[in-house]
Amino acid sequence: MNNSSVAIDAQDADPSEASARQRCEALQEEFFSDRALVIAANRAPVTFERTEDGGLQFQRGGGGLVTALIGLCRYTDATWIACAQSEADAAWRAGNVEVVEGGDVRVQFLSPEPSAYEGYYNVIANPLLWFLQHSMWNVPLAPVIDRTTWQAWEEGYVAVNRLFAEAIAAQVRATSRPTLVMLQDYHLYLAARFLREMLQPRERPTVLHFTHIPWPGPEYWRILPPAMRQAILDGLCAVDVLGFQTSEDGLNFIRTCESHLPRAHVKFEPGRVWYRNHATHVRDFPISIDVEALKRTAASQEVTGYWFEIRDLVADRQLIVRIDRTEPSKNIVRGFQAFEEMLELHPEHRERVKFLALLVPSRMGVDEYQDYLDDLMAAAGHVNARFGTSEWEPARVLVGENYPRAVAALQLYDVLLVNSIADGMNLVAKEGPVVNQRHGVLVLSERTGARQQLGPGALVISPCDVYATAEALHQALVMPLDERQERAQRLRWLIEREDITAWLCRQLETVAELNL
Ligand code: GDG
Repeated sequence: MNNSSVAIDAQDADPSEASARQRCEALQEEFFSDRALVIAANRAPVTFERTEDGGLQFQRGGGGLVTALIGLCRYTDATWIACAQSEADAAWRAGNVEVVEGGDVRVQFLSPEPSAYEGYYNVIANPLLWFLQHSMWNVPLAPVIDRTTWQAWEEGYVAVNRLFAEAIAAQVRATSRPTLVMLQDYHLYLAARFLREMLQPRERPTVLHFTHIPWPGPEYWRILPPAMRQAILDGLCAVDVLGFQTSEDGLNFIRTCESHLPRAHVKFEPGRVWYRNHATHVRDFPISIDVEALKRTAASQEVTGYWFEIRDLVADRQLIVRIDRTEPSKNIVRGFQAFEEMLELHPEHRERVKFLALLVPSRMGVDEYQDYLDDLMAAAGHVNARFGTSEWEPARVLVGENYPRAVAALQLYDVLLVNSIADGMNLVAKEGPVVNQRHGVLVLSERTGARQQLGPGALVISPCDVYATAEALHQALVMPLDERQERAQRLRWLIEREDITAWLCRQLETVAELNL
């Protein structure tokens, strides 16, 4: 941390936020004074690589989730179980890693057979579940659930979930303290049931599962054959506290149980499913960002370098920014179509605005994603061919992994476009307002989880409505300064009062309040 950022943080600090943070730290300390922790996720918080002399060294993964969860290892014995992503990960197998000052976490890698991992990850989790939960299947044609899908389910998804459960069970048995198990996301829907079956009632840990992506209503789950969807619901109903990004996702889960899980008794208020003699409490814990870490990054020299680069690229024009993985659910093609429509409908913006899309390559091995990259490049090319001049390139697409450049762009936008067709939360929508320097306006899809909190400060659009998106872009570009200031301030306040620590603490509070 450099000195200037400390000064900024101290000046900006709201005393009520500081005390919320202190309360949260006290809660974590008390909660874990007599509990151990096991986190299970597809990916570990660190990745290993071979050094020149054949040893192993690790690098910490980025993102608020890793920061928040590994922060817990300061308070208790923590183990993080994940699938190995490389030969070096697999060689590490298990051992303690010092991930934060004064805290280490035991990182344990599972190494499923390559064919099992392929089925679990590349056939079932992505695409089958990801596409289903983001309403991305073109149902008249896909998915086609054939013998290979069933094989991937049985020998991949089911098998890898069982492997996770075995590793968690072994860890729970190895400690004499009660354990909290935190399962992450759609890769691990079945693990809690296996775990329950493997352990005696007195050995059982408290299990929390958090789903990072949307949970659609029961109608959509009919895409899956009954045996698959029932196994998923049966697995999740072995969890004690089930967390979703929004209250709507939680309600959809309860409705899905009501429709598709025979013998489940559901209660919408306060959110409970009673099934096989066990209560699953359903809550929403909207995920957020590590505000302080983001501000520190924004104040770094590297970001400043990119800040000047982008400012030179944009010159005195207004700037529309979007930052996404090259992921069809982010709705990038319609974003360019809306920009084109806006230039058509409101010619006064021609030559006076630039659309900068910073895109991180994602799942390039999957045909649909490769095709999507081609489609979005064509959509951007179309705008440029139609409206570009020798002096002005309307849209610029930069594809590559570059987080500091993304943060610099967030500082400089006049309009931030987030128009996903479905998105669990969307963290870019939360990062932008915290670091932006121009009272920029957020144009936000109503189908992002972020809408639940940020709706009041944003211009909310329906993601398929290219015309309304075009009008929202125009409205954002011409909005008077005082309204922009008010909206930007409101967004910042909404985000900073509930950062990633609040996400974590609300989960721990829920477990404590329920006496689990
Ligand atoms: C899933 C859910 C949910 C941007 N450029 C780079 C880079 N970024 C950062 C962003 C942001 C993150 O990546 C993307 O997070 P999102 O939330 O926008 O999207 P998903 O990746 O789809 O995340 C989502 C989230 O899980 C958490 O629960 O919000 O709905 O889909 O922080 O600033 N990161 C790196 N290089 C870049 O160039 N490493």
